[in-house]
Amino acid sequence: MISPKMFDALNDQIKHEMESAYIYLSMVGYFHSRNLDGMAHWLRVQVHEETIHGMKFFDHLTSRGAQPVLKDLKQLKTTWKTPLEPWKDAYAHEQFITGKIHNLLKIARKENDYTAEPLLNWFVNEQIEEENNTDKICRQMAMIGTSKEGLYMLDRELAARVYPAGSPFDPLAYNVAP
Ligand code: OFO
Repeated sequence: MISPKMFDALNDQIKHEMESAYIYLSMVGYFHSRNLDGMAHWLRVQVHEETIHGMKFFDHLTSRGAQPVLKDLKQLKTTWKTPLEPWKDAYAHEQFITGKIHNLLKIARKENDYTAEPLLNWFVNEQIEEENNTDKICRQMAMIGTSKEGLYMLDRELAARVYPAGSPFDPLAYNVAP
């Protein structure tokens, strides 16, 4: 049985994860419009990953007999002044998500929700990678500065990111083992 406080916080997190997908999808459009298709590709893979994150919380609720309540997504930024800016926003957004995950764990502990803890611990670790990925790209972009060659090379490198296998909606592929 999920407490009302935990239920609400988990629904909020579904929204935050789906918002992450939506924010990165907006950046995909921006990078295609700037002919930086490798960066757009990297972010498409990220949209896929964020959808998996949202579905992990969604399936956590359904597997505990609760019906998820989907909330409104917020208005999005659709343009940036330089190719560096979306990456800075992405890093700041991942830091925001880390704060949300830590807060969820705090609530789970207060509510004695031991069932949610393995899932939340998975996300605590995942956020290390999520922050590091976007921070690293920010640092690489800062090193490149205004070099067009550097931007071209990094764009080519980011084009190599591989999609996780399977559908983000397949609970067997992505849920945390019980
Ligand atoms: Fe990017 O980690 Fe989920 O939101």
